[in-house]
Amino acid sequence: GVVALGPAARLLRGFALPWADAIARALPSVLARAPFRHMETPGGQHMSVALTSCGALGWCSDRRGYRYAPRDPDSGHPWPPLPAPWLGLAREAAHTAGFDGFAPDACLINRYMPGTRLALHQDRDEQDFGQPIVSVSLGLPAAFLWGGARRADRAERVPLFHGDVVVWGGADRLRFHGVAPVRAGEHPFAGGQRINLTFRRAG
Ligand code: MD3
Ligand code: FE
Repeated sequence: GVVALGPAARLLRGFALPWADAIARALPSVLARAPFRHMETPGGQHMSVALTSCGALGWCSDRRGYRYAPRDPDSGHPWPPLPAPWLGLAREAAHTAGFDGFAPDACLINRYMPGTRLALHQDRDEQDFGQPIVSVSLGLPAAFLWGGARRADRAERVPLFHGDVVVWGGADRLRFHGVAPVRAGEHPFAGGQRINLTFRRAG
């Protein structure tokens, strides 16, 4: 089923399930080359979410700010390549939501342990806000917080489950969003964790 979360945001329930094995097979080699880390924010806090990237560009945060960079700052090496089946999933999901020709150059991988949350924020480090973002939820469920154009706007809670894909574009691309603290549990995909992939055209 396709659920409209906004004028240009589409929740595709279970869309990634046929790709779950292909995602699981490629994940260990990506994480071996670019391990999860808790990035430091410009304010000097460490993020509750652990993250890494693959693709031509990866998202980085440090005391100087947020940016996309072609190399992993921890290793000095380029980010691992985006696995081909992951790219196929992102393109098919974007197409299903009405965005043809999506060509992501970055995939952020977020890891949520029990209690991990992501505060309300906007994604504005990408060059072209006309390009959609495709997100894939894996493992433990979470309550996605779907806000408005302003931080103070009331956020709706949308449950996201293993295999759900959301495509965000157009008028919804700059809406505030976040993730409520993940509750402890067990899921065959990744044990006691939630993993989220977000595909972006960053450069
Ligand atoms: C709505 N990740 O990585 S994915 C992020 O579940 C991020 O890990 C969350 O927010 C997670 O930046 C939510 C859903 C998502 C991603 C990007 C968006 C929703 C979005 C950009 C614009 C609007
Ligand atoms: Fe975000």
